[in-house]
Amino acid sequence: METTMPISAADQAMQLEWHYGAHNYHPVPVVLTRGEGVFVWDVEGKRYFDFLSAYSAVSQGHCHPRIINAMIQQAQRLTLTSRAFYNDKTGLCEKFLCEYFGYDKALLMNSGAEGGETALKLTRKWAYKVKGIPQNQAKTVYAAGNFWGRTLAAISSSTDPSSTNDFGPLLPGYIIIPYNDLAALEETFKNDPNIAGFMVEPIQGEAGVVVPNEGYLRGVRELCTKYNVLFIADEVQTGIGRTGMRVACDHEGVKPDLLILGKALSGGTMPVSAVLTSDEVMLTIKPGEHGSTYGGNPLACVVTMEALRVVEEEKLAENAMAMGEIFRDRMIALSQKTELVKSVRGKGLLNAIVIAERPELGSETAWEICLKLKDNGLITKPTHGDKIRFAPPLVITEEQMHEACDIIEKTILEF
Ligand code: IF1
Repeated sequence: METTMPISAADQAMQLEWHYGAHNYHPVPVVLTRGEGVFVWDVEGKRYFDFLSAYSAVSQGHCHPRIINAMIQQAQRLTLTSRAFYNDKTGLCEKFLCEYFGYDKALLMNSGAEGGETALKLTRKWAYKVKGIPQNQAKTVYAAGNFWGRTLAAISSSTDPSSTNDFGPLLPGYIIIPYNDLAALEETFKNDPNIAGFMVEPIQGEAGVVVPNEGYLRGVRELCTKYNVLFIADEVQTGIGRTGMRVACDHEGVKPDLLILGKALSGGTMPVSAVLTSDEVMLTIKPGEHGSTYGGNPLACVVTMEALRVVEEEKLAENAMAMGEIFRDRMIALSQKTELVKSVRGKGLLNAIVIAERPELGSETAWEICLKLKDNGLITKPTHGDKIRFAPPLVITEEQMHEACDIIEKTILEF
């Protein structure tokens, strides 16, 4: 009788995904089964620092007790009514969001991509109903290197072939300009009266944590005001304390016309996104013209309010600012010890290091470093080849930050 080697629980989990799941990801080979605060554990019981935080969705730390308890209480009471009826939580959450971020109205959706889609539809409605752009002539402007999701509207603004190849035809009415380039933005606005909005990330996440020049966001604000174009800030990844402020636009004291939030809005428990804007923009959409089965459901609303209270009461933005300084100082010191670390960039706890590729490894260099980081007890993933993103939960303590930096330093110096 043939005896096959028993396969490990980890291999079993990975094989199940390989056999029954789409191959739309290339995950770091670790199988997680539990999370708490800044830590996650794999199926063999090994502990890791989570330095990706599900791409900034788990900012409040894994399974934050306050958020989980709020979720359990509401889940045992009422989870979903659809918006065909009112419920006693949606209005409270909309009020909370408007007062917390300083807007007239909120529109709640689910994924970040749906948040972007909602902002784009509101911008087009406003173009025709308020700005007076001729029907079907409204254009929106995006920055090269942007990422706002995987839907067809989102990839239509992408400059990354792996996001767009073989998914055409893409959405028309899009203009792409260089990121961090105010001259190009003004040139575009000046030459085309049919521009309705400019959607931009205050820091480009997927592009590899690209931080624009100081003053860029103020310039965007001024130009959008001057040319009557809506400033749409995609803060799905940079918002909610991640960069050391309530939202990243706060670093320059600018207020976008539309604010898109997602990810950490629910503390990493379930998909919740929101678009916040003025009455002038929001009321261009009439009943029956937009929505979603789960958008603004009572469970999502209760979780969102508790997730934001946690950010506020535990001063997570302030902690992100302070811990981010420690991280970047440690990485800059490391870059002086090895040419493998070419540069360090980021704000708050959204950071990345740029890796000098080893000739024999090429773009696999950052990947190989991430595999070694995993062996040493810290998990993250490269973005766009030679950048490694480091974005731990905002609850990380100074002691944990130094322990994690010790792991990064050891791994890179031994590489
Ligand atoms: C995946 C990237 C990050 C986002 C910004 C909107 C969305 C995202 C600034 C859409 C989502 C996620 C998608 C996720 C990986 C992650 C990601 F690598 F794909 F690009 F964070 F950088 N705006 N980003 O970053 O939100 O619809 O996903 O809820 O696996 O595709 P979503």
